[in-house]
Amino acid sequence: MAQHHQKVVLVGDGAVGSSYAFALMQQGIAEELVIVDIMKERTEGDALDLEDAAPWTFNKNVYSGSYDDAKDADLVVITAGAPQKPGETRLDLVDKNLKIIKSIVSPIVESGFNGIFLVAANPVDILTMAVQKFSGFPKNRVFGSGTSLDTARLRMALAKKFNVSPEAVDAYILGEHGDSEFANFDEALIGGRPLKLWAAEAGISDADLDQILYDTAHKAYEIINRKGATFYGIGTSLARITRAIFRDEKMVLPVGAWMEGQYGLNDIYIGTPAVIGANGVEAVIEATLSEEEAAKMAASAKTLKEVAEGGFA
Ligand code: 6V0
Repeated sequence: MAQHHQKVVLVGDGAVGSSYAFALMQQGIAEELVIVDIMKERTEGDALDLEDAAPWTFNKNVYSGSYDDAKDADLVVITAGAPQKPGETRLDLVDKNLKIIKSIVSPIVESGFNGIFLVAANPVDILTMAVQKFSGFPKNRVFGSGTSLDTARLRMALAKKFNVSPEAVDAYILGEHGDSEFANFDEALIGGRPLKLWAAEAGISDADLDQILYDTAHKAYEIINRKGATFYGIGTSLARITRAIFRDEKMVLPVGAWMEGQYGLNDIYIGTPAVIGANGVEAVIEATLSEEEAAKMAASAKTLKEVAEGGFA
């Protein structure tokens, strides 16, 4: 992918999309940002508002556009869709959001777009699969935010518990971005030392770690119950992934990647560490899992397969 022209088309200018746009601007990641939404006026307003940040953040170009602007874009980020209402799971959103995805992907492909699709709309693992099917793009160039936000939440919770920086925590949430996700505590490291050793020394039990996982997996509900939506975390996760693509970082990040035998899984997008660079998902890293964790991965994949088969297969 060209390093000289880094153009993002953002589809969906709601809470998540506008937070992503703001994070991109703040971090000076994209050269050109086009915002598309059925609420056209909102995109115009947001572009004008974001433009005011440009002089201070070395950004050049942000504007309200249309799907045709994808023709020479490097990345299309999809955050359009109905969000979770209080009491709704992510999987409850599947029917509504599949229709929306189809109406977005077709005109983008027709524009001649030949870059990478990054999907955040929920249920993200299912909708990522839908984007790949509707577009026919290679699987490495269609991927989802997967468990990136969940992993950020886990790392933050562990950092607080063990009084270290979250950047020192090498732990992942794997599986569905949703209620069946789980953590790889058995292999997790803090500063190169097993997390389980840290836990034993600090008197932190497996039950305490399970509570951290539970709180991580349910944090979205805690936020939605209080303020109606979650957006800064996912917006920043998407910006982090975008940076890894545009700078060809080969960074290992948790994303929703296509399975080709990893974890014994096939034909599904699921949360896993992967190498992210200019070609999108350049390698899937199959995390080493204990027997118990492998069973959780299989169960999480089964949940997704059932929805995928019932939804649009
Ligand atoms: P929102 O604030 O309602 O924004 C959604 C936007 O999509 C609105 O501006 C709509 O106008 C727009 N939209 C709807 N239909 C279309 C269409 N056909 N074409 C173009 N635009 C359309 O929702 P919010 O921003 O809070 O959430 C967006 C999506 O992100 C939802 O599916 C959430 O569930 C999902 N999230 C995903 C997360 C993740 O970790 N992957 C985290 C949080 C939210």
